[in-house]
Amino acid sequence: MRRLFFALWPSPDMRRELVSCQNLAGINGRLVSRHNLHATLCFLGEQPDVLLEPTMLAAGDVDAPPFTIEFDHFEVWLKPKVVSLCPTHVPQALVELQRSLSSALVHIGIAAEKGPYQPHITLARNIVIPQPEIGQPQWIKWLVGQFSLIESRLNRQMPVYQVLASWDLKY
Ligand code: 2AM
Repeated sequence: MRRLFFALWPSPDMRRELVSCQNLAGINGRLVSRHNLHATLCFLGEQPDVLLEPTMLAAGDVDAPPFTIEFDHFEVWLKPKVVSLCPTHVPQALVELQRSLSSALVHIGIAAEKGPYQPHITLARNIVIPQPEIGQPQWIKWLVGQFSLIESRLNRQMPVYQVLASWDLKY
């Protein structure tokens, strides 16, 4: 079995910006490591190895254009105890990418997640509530040109995310 998810995977430059955002926010919680920062598209959960190839074929069939997304504010989510960086405006191209990927997965028997899609980058987990006042981030403008399939593995009880494959978004 493999624990899988699709994500927008930041470049090294984008990661640097995200880390400075994490540090400036003054978050009281466990910061997500630089390497693991990402924006989830679809969470697949634990899947048998035989589904890996169909999953990759399904992703390869997704036809979606590149887009720009601006992450412009922090949100504190009390129930999962996380601080996330979120966009105010969700680009239509992202909504469509996420929908086509989810329906391609349903076709191969991987159920879509319940609830609306809320793009975000989790910056910290296990946060202390109430959080100290969190300032506003510098806007992070991300030109998204591809999406990736990620495997989550445990290393000394900590998740480490590894990119298995990436697909280009094309006009
Ligand atoms: P996140 O997107 O809020 O950070 C791997 O576990 C990634 O998939 C994490 O980034 C996680 O949360 C996201 N994810 C989405 N739904 C999940 C679920 N039901 N269980 C665990 N992780 C989930």
